[in-house]
Amino acid sequence: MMLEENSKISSIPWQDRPKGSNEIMWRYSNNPIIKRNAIPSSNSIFNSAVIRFKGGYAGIFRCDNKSVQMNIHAGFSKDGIHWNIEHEPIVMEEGNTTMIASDYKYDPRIVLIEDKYWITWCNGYHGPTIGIAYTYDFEKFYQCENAFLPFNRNGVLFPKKINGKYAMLSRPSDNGHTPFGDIYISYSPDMKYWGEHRSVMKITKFEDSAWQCTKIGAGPAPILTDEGWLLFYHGVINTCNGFRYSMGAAILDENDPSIVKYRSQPYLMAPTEIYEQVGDVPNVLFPCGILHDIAQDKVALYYGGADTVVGVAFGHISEIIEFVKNNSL
Ligand code: BMA
Repeated sequence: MMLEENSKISSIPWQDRPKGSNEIMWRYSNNPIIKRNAIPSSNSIFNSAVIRFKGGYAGIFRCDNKSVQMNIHAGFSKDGIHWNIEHEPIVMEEGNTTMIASDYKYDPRIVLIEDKYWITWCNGYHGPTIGIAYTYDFEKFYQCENAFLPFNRNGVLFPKKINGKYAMLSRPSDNGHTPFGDIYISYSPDMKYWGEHRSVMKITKFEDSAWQCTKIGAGPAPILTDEGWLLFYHGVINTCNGFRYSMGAAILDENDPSIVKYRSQPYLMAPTEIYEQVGDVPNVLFPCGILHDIAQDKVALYYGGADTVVGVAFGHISEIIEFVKNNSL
């Protein structure tokens, strides 16, 4: 299926909102764009990150293999929709440390800061914590010190330094499926030593906004707008059939992102399509990647569906901001 006509002039993948739809964010008509068996070894490919690269796009994909070992693979695309994913996982070289042990890697995020593409992911080191690596070309990757002690997940870098320091959101957790979780921010002068940990956002009360009352975690890298940092995040409710993952958005202060200016009470997207409701883990819509164009007022958001496939959704940045401001907790 072709993208809509105006994607020819768009710097990111794009389809206009379907006629008659009143959704703030709408799905690509040919979702899921990456099926579970897109490479020979994969059991599932989901929660993955993308970025502009050399006139096209590069991505880091979470591919669980048929032994259900979790790992991250590089991939490339001309249009952001059709992807060639490397069949072998990324092999890390030593970055700012010789300690690059890793029992598993999953849920990657990517940002470009100055001259390097930085990857963060959930790294297995005596349980889950936040792994960091950089690359210049998506061929050689240099792994750095883990950002935090275990257990932690959803480590998401800001795309520029804040007050002269690297900044990262994360979600301290446990070694299991974690029935709790709030978002914190930490700073580093050098991508090695992290501190100045501050609380950003906590779960909601069930009666205020139930979809985000069990745990929350940052999604893709925040986007700087006139209102502040636009952060997409996942929120979880524990139902009688288990966790259900939806997505909301918040706007954080530009110079002190621990200050939440607005936060959506209703979700922006929830698992409502069959490929989000049915898969290895039902009812999961998990945002990890984003492409944006401020001048064209567009985002293309990449998310995992039911821990099995990758989907894309689109939206206008100005409409998302209005929605968050007008429906803020
Ligand atoms: C979390 C992570 C995610 C996954 C989610 C739902 O703990 O493992 O990768 O999408 O659970 O299973």
